[in-house]
Amino acid sequence: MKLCHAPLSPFVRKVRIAAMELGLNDRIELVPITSSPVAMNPELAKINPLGKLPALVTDDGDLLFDSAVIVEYLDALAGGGKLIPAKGADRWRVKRTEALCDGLCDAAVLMRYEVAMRPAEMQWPEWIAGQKQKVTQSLDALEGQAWLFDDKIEIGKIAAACALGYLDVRFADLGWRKRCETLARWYEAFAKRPSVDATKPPPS
Ligand SMILES: N[C@@H](CCC(=O)N[C@@H](CS)C(=O)NCC(=O)O)C(=O)O
Repeated sequence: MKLCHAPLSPFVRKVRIAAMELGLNDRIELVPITSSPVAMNPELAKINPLGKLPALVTDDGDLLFDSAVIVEYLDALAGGGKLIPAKGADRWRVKRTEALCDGLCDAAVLMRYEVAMRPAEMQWPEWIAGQKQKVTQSLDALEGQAWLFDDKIEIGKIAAACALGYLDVRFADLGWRKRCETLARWYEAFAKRPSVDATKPPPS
């Protein structure tokens, strides 16, 4: 399988950690891609018309995106029910947590584009503040969740780790650890997993 990849993307990282945890990492070849909302990579566009990473080409030639769909595909390939509980309340809690953390990343990535890519005279402070509110409210929703501390590996926790890692690299000044002390304790332990450590984003 070929995975379109950029080392700083939290969504790509989620897929890579999932693949490692599922024992599928050796079957995935990383294809480095540079793309942006204002300069879409044409090779990526052939795989994902939205021009977003991650995108996966399976061994059967199927084209898959976005990250949640790719993770679901990999989980099924590994037998199913491994990172996404097959049924019951746990399934919906895990899927909701993944959606929450992916949404946190969406807001953070949009903030990043606004401050790093949009010309200064066109920036809109209220819009940035609106995205920041999504980030902080999502952090508050994660803070103090008891299930974070059980020993099950699942995609909600992986998505949370990717979101926090992205904040560290792009928005260190947000100081999320001060706001969410329990979450910070959980993250310190979870970040030691070999899959999480091996995919740490490079400093930017
Ligand atoms: N919902 C998507 C979000 C993917 C996404 O926003 N990826 C960013 C990189 S971190 C991207 O490719 N942005 C380029 C663009 O928006 O054109 C997923 O879960 O895969």
